[in-house]
Amino acid sequence: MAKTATSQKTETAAKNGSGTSPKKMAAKAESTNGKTDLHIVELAKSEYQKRRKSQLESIKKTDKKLLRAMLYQMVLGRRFEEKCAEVYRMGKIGGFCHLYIGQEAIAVGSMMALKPTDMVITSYRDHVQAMVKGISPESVMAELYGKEGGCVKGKGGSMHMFSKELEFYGGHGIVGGQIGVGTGMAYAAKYKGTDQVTLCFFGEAAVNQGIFHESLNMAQLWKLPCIYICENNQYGMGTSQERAMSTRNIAKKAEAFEMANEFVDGMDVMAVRDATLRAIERARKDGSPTLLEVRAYRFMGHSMSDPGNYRTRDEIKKYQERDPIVLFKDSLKESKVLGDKDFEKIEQEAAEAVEKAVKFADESPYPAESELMTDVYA
Ligand SMILES: Cc1ncc(C[n+]2csc(CCOP(=O)(O)OP(=O)(O)O)c2C)c(N)n1
Ligand SMILES: [Mg+2]
Repeated sequence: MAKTATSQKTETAAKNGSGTSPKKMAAKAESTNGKTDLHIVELAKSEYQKRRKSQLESIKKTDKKLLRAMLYQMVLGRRFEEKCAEVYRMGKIGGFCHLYIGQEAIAVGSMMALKPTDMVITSYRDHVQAMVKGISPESVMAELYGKEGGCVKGKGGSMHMFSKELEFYGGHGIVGGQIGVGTGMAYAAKYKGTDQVTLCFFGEAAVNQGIFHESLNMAQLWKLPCIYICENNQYGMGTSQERAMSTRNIAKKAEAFEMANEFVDGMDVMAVRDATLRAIERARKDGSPTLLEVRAYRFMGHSMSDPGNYRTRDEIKKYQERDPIVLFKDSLKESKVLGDKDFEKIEQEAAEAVEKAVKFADESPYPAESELMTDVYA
């Protein structure tokens, strides 16, 4: 029963200190009557400071190699997307292009807690998730260019990264569409008797749609091993959550289905990892699904064509003070896991990987005309 699941979760979270504070934070945030104001950033900051001890504990318990790999993936994601913006402006990438800058801790914290056989499905904001799942930066960049070397031969572009071999099922442009498909993937795993868990990512604007409610109802009723990760970056295009949703607390919506849920600080990669590990444990045990509301902020526009005049510079700057990469580096340094030299090396490795990706994409040919009607299922 969800009440049990939720209170169990709260107990676990209280023990390791990573779940209660964000929950309180959500409650407090809600009491501001849904305002996306700078007070919430301050609140998040002070809650994070209180939680820092537990974050350092969590780092202590985690393999050092994995921690380095997590930081590398976050840095790679950031540098890769900065390069995307640059080459987009040069006209090398066409069409839609939604960047993930500011949200890296969500993909890295959650996906690096999975087994390689676990499944992932997401929205159009998919470049970083694709790379964390193992699709090479070269084939993601070539896909963005619409080139033959792309992970779907240049036929999908930015919004449709995909790899069946790596259990990465897209890249979906229809807001919320992947929630139904992800639920079906979890159903398939249960039906086939595999131990696969599905991570299903979507934005907070998708939550207002029927498919979210229908899917969660089904998943809880049938005990489907699906972890629903709502990436609450607080805006759906130019519309803030406060203008579109009657409540700020999305995690709580799972209680309508008696589903386990947690509110998580999406700027804190270890908090995301710990919450996902708890959800994975539930899913592998008896198929129980979980809803995680992971609150973050996108530092860039909705897409490359967004003039961004619906929010203030001050608001963006405030959230940038909580940059998930900086927070993680600080903790790693304080824990003496990594130091400045390691950070430099990571930056260098990421820069090289990005350069290699751009070179590959530049040199990859466009798909041949004979490919026009292949792989078409409509
Ligand atoms: C069903 C549907 N309605 C509208 C759109 C147009 N649209 C594209 S992105 C977007 C906002 C979605 O915001 P959110 O779910 O919060 O994700 P984010 O872009 O913030 O990651 C909208 C309305 C769409 N693609 N699909
Ligand atoms: Mg959003």
